[in-house]
Amino acid sequence: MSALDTAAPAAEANYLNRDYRLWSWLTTIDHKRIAWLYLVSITGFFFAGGAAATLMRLELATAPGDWVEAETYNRLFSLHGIAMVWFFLIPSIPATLGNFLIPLMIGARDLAFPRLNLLSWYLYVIGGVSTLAMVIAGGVDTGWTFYVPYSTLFSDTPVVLAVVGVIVAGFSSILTGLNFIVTIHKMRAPGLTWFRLPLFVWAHYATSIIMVLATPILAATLLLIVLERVFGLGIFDPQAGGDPVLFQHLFWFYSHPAVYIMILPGMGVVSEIVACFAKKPIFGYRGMALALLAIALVGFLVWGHHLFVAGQSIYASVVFSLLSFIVAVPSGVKVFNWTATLHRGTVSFDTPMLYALGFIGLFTIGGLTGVTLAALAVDAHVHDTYFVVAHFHYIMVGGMVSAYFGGLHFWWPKMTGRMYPDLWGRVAAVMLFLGFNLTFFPQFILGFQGMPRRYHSYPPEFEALNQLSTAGAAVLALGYLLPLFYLSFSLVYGPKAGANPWGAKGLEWTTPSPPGEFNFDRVPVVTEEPYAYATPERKIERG
Ligand code: HEM
Ligand SMILES: [Cu+2]
Repeated sequence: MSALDTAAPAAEANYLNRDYRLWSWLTTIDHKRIAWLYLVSITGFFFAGGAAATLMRLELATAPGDWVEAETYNRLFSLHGIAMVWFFLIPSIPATLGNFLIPLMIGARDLAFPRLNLLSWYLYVIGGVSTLAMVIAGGVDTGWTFYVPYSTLFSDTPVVLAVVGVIVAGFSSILTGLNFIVTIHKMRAPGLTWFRLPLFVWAHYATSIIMVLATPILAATLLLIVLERVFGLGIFDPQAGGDPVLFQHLFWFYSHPAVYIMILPGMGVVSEIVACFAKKPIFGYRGMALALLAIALVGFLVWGHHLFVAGQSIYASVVFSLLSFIVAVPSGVKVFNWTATLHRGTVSFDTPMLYALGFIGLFTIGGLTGVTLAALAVDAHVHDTYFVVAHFHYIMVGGMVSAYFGGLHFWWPKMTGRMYPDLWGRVAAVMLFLGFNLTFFPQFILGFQGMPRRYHSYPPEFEALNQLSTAGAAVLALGYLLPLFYLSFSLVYGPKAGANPWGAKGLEWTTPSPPGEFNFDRVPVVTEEPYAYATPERKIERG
């Protein structure tokens, strides 16, 4: 790669080599080091959730429920969903890349509240470890949604302790959101106006609004489970005067906006990557920024699309259906504008770009099947089938996890000062793309044919497609292990990276790789518009 600094500069003090002791890491208030604390812990949860997924796919390789008991299977999908959603996906990009990059991108020395940032990490770890311990040792089998009555009347497992862990981790999310909002409002470098902010920062701003406004509802809802279980208050149990559908309303009032916590940061990452590897300004920048806000705000109004068959009034369902179609519009704007940015760009296909292109394609499939599900007549048929499982994996894994890996590969040289082997990077990206489609595309068909989710056995006519899916999961698992190896390897043996190996725009690339402890020697002054890439195609005569 031509942009590499081969002449190693004298080892300068940076945020990594400042102090190597474990204690200095556990008490750090440097946002860049806290990002690493998150990165390591999140990776742990990702592989815990992945192990459960692997076991589920092995059971589903054959039609009879012969390998694990039905009850064990329930625990496996609970473990998988709880680890992946609450402790991997929600913190993933914001807590790692967001933490590391927001101050660097806006020319600040740290987040507004560095100690609060460290507290957020401790809350996250305490919540995560205790919940996972309860799920594994106590056998919680409610699924990640903790629906009543599975979590109240019909469970004799330590549900209370498990949900308390999720509540604690929720506070981590609230504090991170607050920290980001205050930082973005108050700490931008001179000249860095709102409409000069990178879309990555806009995406985190929109995400933070959801984190701050929606997460308390989740905490309250889960607390109600605790009250019902411990004190026998009749909140959800009809025999005690409660209403089980109330739980679903409250849960999804948080959790639908939360699915945007699980995708908006990915959209931010992809915008940075697409602009950099097409070497063009983002098409329709302002529209892109406003679309992020629109998704975050309209996302609060669509939760009822999870209750179409739960006994909700048909009139309410019609309104929720319409609003769900509307929320797809700003998402469509984003896909269109990324594509328009690529058009006539000088596109190069380095590892991060492969992930970004994968994101755009897979997110589009996930999004369009979401619109399909928002149609009442379709949803009545495919609700709780594998169609839904495929839909949300296209968004969460094909979308957010691709973006997370793309972002990690894009900013890895900045975070570590090292390059990874690009060939291995591309091999892993392609394996993940192929493995992902092989795993999850057949599930759309299975769902359409009527295979319900959350069962450990199924009729033999579904076997062939399930075997394709299990084979894909094997490719996927290898694809996820690969980066673990070459990225760790690059930490020690990777060639040194220069300040800006991709020729990217943005303040973070003006700092050394890895950056010094205080980010900038002097406060930068911004005079450029965002994504001020030269646009070479304009110089070419059009024939
Ligand atoms: C990496 C390969 C993966 C495989 C093979 C896989 C497989 C599965 C399977 C078999 C189920 C259970 C379906 C059912 O019985 O209804 C499931 C559910 C689920 N998965 Fe994945 N998954 C993977 C990755 C992920 C990731 C990365 C996430 C999130 C970041 C995720 C989120 C979920 C959620 C939220 C559920 C629903 C859990 C529930 O029904 O309670 N999955 N997955
Ligand atoms: Cu939803």
